[in-house]
Amino acid sequence: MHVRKTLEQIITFRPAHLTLIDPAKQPADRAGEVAATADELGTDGFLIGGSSGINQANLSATVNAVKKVTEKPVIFFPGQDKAYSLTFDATLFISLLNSRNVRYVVGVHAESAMLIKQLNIEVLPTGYLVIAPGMSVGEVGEANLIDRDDQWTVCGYAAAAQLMGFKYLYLESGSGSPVSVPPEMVKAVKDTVEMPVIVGGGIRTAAVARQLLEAGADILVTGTVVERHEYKQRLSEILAVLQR
Ligand code: 1GP
Repeated sequence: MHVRKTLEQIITFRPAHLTLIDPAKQPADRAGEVAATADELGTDGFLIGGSSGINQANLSATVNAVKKVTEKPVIFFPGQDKAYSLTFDATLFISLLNSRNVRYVVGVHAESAMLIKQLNIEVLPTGYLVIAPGMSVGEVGEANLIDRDDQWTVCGYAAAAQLMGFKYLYLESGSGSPVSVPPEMVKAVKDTVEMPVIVGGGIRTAAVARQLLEAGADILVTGTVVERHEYKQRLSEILAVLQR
């Protein structure tokens, strides 16, 4: 599977949706059930990862459970923990551009890059920007959070990411955030760069998803929605917005 091609084929005719599954948040069998449901409802792929609490055991078990129930891309979303599974279809090669710590901008990447090349793992080179409130990824990633109304700064980073050759830009307000990235910010970024923009954090309702898509988001990521007990209705409403 060529994940970048698959995603880009989708977003040429409609926005895409990825379901984030954090292996630290539920046992692997529930992750498999959630993935089967999300797949059936029309999600376009899966991101597996989280900012803490991931180990080799829970990561591998979760990836295997998800791969068992879907043919769609299953992509690694790296955090600070050191674990990996060779069954991933691709890895988000994420640079947290507004981190104060150079490790998250390029350091951890240098530690894994040779292996990634040797194993010929597909990467999705992604400039990652954490917007306030940022939640735990903001803290763990030591981000200089971008204020929610600071279009100047976010567009500066976005333009820099494009000039540096990243293939995707990811705007993140943090998993579990009470608010998504502001739609006005997504629009300002889309007016600035010509690359797919991924938006995640705080997307819980179809209304919020619609605003972000109207602002130009190419790919929406939701995680917390599927961690709730009764998520089917919510997720199907969000996915319905993408299909229109
Ligand atoms: C992925 O952080 C998001 O970018 C997921 O956020 O858990 O708030 O949906 P939620």
